[in-house]
Amino acid sequence: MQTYYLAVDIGASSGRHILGHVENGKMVLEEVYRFDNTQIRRNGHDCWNLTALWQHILAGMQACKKLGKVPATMGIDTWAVDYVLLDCDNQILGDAVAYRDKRTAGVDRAAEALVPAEQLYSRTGIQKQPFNTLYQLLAQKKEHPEQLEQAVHFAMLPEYFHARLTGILQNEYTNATSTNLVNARTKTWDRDLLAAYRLPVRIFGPLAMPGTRLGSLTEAVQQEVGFDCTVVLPATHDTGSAFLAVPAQDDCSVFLSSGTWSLLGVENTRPITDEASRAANFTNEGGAWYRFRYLKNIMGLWMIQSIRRELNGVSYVEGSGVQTRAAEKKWSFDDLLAAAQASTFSGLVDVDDERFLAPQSMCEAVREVCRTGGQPVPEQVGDLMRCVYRSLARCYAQSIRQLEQLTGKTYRTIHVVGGGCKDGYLNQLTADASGLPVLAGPVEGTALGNLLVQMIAAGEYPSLVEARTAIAESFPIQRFAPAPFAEQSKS
Ligand code: LRH
Repeated sequence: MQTYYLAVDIGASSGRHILGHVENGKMVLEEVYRFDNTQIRRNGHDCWNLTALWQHILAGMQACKKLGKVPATMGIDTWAVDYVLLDCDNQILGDAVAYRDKRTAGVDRAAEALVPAEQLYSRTGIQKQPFNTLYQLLAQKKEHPEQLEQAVHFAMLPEYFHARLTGILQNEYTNATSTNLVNARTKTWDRDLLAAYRLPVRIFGPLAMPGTRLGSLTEAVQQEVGFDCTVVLPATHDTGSAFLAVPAQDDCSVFLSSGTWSLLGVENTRPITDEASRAANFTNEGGAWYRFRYLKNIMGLWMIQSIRRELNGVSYVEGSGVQTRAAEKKWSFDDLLAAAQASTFSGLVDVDDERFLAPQSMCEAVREVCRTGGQPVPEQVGDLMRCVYRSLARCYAQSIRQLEQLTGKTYRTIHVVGGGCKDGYLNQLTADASGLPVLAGPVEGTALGNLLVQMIAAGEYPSLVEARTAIAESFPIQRFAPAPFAEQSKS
């Protein structure tokens, strides 16, 4: 009898249920269910539709049952930083506001009046992003102080779903670090910071590590899905799971988790929290087995996804949510790629520009950043796409040079995992811009990392080293060598 493990991996734009098992030492994956993750407008904010996500979580579990492949254990990971406040019955107080919502505008200044930025970074090691949970909590406190007063629990989104599955609310370490409220040295909530921000210490529970067995499904869930299994905590922050699945065999590799965001960095055993690191906006996210992901958030495929949505007539209008109009042509990713490859456009943008975070129109945002940066302005779709692609590759290359300066190491390869690793054009541009070979795969990095922790907890592999070796042997990895005369990006 085969033992199955289930990863529910939910990203900002889609989610998937992936079953995994081990056969002759190799990992085998099967996608059983996939769904879109869309936002809704509620009480003046962009919010996640947790009711829809919960229904999808159950539907994917039912699909496992239908296949006759009931998992022994399961775990959920999602994007980081978003959370809910819960009352004593685990009911949500307020809304699950999405991180690109504008509620955090300017909150950083109020936060810095309480704790200077240098002090915050030296304690938590977390990069400053306008959407850090810290700023979201302060925004919620300002708008709805009563919700913080009434709150009994703080739960990141996977913790909320795990609580619905098991009835047990348990905070988890990897995702907690993305709040910017966990001390990088003590590896638990920084009580001094919580006090300085006047956040209620009581709602932040003890932090469990990935691999912790949470418990079995509630009776009600068992009835819905037709089976019982044990929830085992993965690295519930998706990037934490994705980095675990990188099949690197040495410490000379840069990791790139490529999806809505491009997360580029390395694994360290100790946090780097000096001023140079803060100035470069590198982060030290907590990982499984207390490894630190030292990385940079780069705008990523969000730019390409947004351009495609827009060309296909889907736009976001503030105050009224998603609107669609009939588009003359439906653009697939392949169409966009072909248009980029046919273009000779030379302009470049800084993809880290905050104007790309949540623009009304990504096409216009790219044009505006070009215009204000003294670059030629891309009018045609192919020019826009070439501009974004080359700018992403340049940013990867520059970030690797920064990383080398900050860690004092030299990196020889780039391992790309996640959906974006299927983009051969971007892989080649990245190899050319950095002068380093790119090793692309596996595609399902995040789900694999989630499964890997469950498999180690179940004793299928003794440790991360063996599990990573199994990944290297189980999935195809494609190599992109830098072109001999390619022009490398200077830092
Ligand atoms: C990627 C990710 C990233 C966070 C962002 C909010 O999905 O989790 O690591 O910074 O979403």
